[in-house]
Amino acid sequence: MSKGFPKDFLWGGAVAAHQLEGGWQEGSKGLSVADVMTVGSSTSYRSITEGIVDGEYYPNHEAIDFYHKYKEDIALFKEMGFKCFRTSIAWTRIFPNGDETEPNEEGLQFYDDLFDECLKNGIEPVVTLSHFELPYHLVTEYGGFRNRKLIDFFVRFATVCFKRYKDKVKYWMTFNEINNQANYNEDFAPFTNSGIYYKEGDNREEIMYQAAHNELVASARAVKIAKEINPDFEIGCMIAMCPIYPATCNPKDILMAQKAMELRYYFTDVHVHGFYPQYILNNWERKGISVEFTEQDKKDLLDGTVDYIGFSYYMSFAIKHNGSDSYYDYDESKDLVKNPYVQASDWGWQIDPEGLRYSLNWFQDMYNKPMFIVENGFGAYDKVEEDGSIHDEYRIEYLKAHIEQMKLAVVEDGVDLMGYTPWGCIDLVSAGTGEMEKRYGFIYVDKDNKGEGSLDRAKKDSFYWYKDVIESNGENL
Ligand code: P53
Repeated sequence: MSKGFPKDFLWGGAVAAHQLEGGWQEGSKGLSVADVMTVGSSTSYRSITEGIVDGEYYPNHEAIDFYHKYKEDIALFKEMGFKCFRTSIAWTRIFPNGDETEPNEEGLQFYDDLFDECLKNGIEPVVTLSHFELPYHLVTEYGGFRNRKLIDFFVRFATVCFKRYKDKVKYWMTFNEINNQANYNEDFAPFTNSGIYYKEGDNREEIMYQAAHNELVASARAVKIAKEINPDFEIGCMIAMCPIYPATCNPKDILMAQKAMELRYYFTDVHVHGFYPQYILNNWERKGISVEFTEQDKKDLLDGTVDYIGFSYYMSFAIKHNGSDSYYDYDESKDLVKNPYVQASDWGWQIDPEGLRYSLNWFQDMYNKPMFIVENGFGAYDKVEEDGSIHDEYRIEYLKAHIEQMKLAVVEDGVDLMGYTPWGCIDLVSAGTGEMEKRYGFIYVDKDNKGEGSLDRAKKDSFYWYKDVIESNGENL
C-alpha cells in the first residue's frame, strides 16, 4: 500500500486556449465557436450570435492576452512548481476555417514556442485537441459535428499536431468533456461540444447521438494514427464527471440514477472499450433513432481505444424518478434535484469532495484504466485588498478537501491516478458564462466582466498554498 502520491505524480494546472489566449485575429487565426459567444451571468448561459455582431462584447477575443504574456505566466507556474500544464491547441490557429488542406504555419509556430517555453521551465505540456473551439466556418458551412465530413477535418488537424509536436508533447486528450452534450435540451453544450445550433422541429436526441458518434470515431482514428507517429504517446478521453446520486433509496430513484449515469457516461465506454454498450443500441432501436454507423466505424472504434481517462470534477448531481414510464428519458435540464447534504457555490455548483473519491472509484470499477483529474476547482468572486493581497481561503478550503479525498482514493482504495491539474490556474474567461469574475486562479488577473482592467497578474494566498502542496507531494495541505 502506498503512503501518499506516487513520486512522479503530475501536479499542475489546466486551461483552454480560447479562455485565455486572446489574440483572436492574430497569426491568421480563424473565427471559432467561442468567438461568437457573449457574456452571461451566474443564472444564465451566454448567448450565441450569428457571426460577430457590432456592439456586442465577446470576452474571448482578448481573454487574458496569454498569447502575448505566456512567458511571464509560465514563469509563475514554474514558481509554483508545476510538473505539467494542460492547455489546448486552438484548432483555428492551425486550420483557420477547419477545411483547408494545408495548416497555417504561424499557428504551428506559436505552439512550438509555447511548448518550448514550458519544457525549458521543466513543465510537461498536456494537450487537448478540441476544447470548445471548433472553427466557426465548420458550423455555418457543414452544420458542425452532425456532419460526418468533420471526422476527416478533425483527423487531419490531429495528425498535423501529433507530427509537429511528437517530441514535445507526450500526453494528449481528444475531445474535452465530450459528454456535456448529453444535456441536449439546452443550447449551450451542443454548440460548444459540436458546433450544433438546433432548429425548431429538430430531433435533438438523434442529432446529439450522431454528432457524438462522429466525434467518438474521429477520436479513435486519431488515437490510432497517433500511435503510429509516436508509440510513447499517452492519449486520453476527457469526461465531465458529475456523478448522479439517487435522491432517496426508493428503488425507482436508484434505477433512475443508474440509467441517468448510463446516458451521461456511455461515451466513456465507447472510448475505453471500443464499442457501444447494449443499452444505448436498445435505446436507439426503441426510439427509432437512426445513427449513420458504418462497418469501418466499428473497426475504427476498436482500433483506437484510449490509454487513460481524463476527467473534470467540480460537483455532483442528484436525481429523483421523474414519473416517466421509461427510465431512458433522462432530461438533465429538468430532472436534477438539490442535494440537501451539500453546499453550493455562488453559481449553484454543489460542493462535494467525497464525490471525487466516489468518482475515482466508480471509474476504476467500471473501466480499470489509469486516470488523470484534468480539471477541478472553485469558481468564486475574489476581493483585492488595499495592499494588493487576495485572501482566497474559500478556494484553499475547496481544493484541500478535494485533494484529501483524492489521496484517500489513491492510498486506501488503490485507484490508479496519474495527476491533478486544477482548472483555471490563472484567472480566465468562464466557459459557461463568459464572465471574468467567476475566478478559479491561483493567479489573479485584473480584468472584469465588461473587459476593463490592466490585465496585471497578482499572486493570491492560494498561490503560496499550492506551491507547498506540490513541494510536499500532497503531504502539506
Ligand atoms: P465554467 C459545465 C459543467 C462542468 C464543467 O466551467 C464545465 C461546464 C461548462 O461550463 O466546463 C468545464 O467556466 C470546461 C472548462 C470550463 C470549466 O469546466 O463554466 O472544460 O472549459 O471553464 C469551468 O465555470
